Amino acid sequence: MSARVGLIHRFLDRLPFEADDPIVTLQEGSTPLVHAAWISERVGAEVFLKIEGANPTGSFKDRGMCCAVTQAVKEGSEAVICASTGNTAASAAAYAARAGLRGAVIVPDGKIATGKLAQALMHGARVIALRGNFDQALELVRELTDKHPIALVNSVNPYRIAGQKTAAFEIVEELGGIDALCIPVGNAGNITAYWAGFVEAGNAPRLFGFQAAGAAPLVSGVRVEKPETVASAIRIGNPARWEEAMTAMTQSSGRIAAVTDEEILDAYRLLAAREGVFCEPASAASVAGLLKFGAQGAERIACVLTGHGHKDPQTALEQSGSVLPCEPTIGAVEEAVLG
Ligand code: AN7
Repeated sequence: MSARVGLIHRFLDRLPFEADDPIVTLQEGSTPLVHAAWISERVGAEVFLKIEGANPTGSFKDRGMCCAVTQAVKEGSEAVICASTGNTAASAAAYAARAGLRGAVIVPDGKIATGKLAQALMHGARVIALRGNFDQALELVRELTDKHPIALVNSVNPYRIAGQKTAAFEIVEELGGIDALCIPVGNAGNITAYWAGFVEAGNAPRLFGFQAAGAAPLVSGVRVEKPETVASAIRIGNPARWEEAMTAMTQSSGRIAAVTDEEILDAYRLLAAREGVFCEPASAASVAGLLKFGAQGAERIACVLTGHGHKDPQTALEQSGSVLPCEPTIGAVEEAVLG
């Protein structure tokens, strides 16, 4: 037997489940918390990266999804649905497949990263490309699930929040507490979950949430009708957990701020090149924000890297160097390698 257990078993005493529930797990959670030497030096604080891309489907969504899908099975649902910028879709599709449920995902047409689309399709979900954006997709799935007995597994589902707060438990267990958390914000489910988790674990770090400048309703205070950013995962103009995110900000003496696409892509490249950590663009918003605004007095900081770089190979190829073509001779290889 493997000693490795899924998130619900690990935190059974702090989650709304019993050991004999029909738990749906891919052994999510327990992700690496890696010290970032280069970033620490740059900002003059001890900085750690919470590598959520190490979850089974490559994003933090798995923490919430194992709980949401377990609950759906418990309630006798036969199908699950979500609106998604990509990662929720991939995660919902995987957990639905594992549980033997039908899965449907509604994504903004042409606006989700290739890896996420491939995942959702491979897991056998019905993938619906909406001629509209995420906010419209979420509105429509909410309406649909009001009318039909299908479990909604977006982060408006409280089981998603319950599962995702475990990332805060892990950070507190490992470091004994932090002074600040940097986190990308889209629909604002994850920041809501982290705050709940920290409060429950008796730690109260300042929460620094970062939105992409072209999709920053929590910064401007008004909905963004046409959100735009290279960080497609957080291309969201009307966060469902708006109020909760603002409460978390206020209670933690935190701050929500915007980072430009250029700042996001700078952080994305330097995480890969300097720290050896490949995350997706949205995830790099956390580090972009830290580099832009500084440690703000915090001595120990965790940055949440929400999704794996493999999710979005297209942006990676656009942002990196080109390959060197080479003839199959030792001379040509010498020139290519050493020249
Ligand atoms: C990599 O998949 O909303 O603030 O539909 O994929 O909890 O929304 C994804 C969000 C950050 C923002 N980083 O988290 C979806 C979706 C990555 C993400 C966020 C998302 P929330």
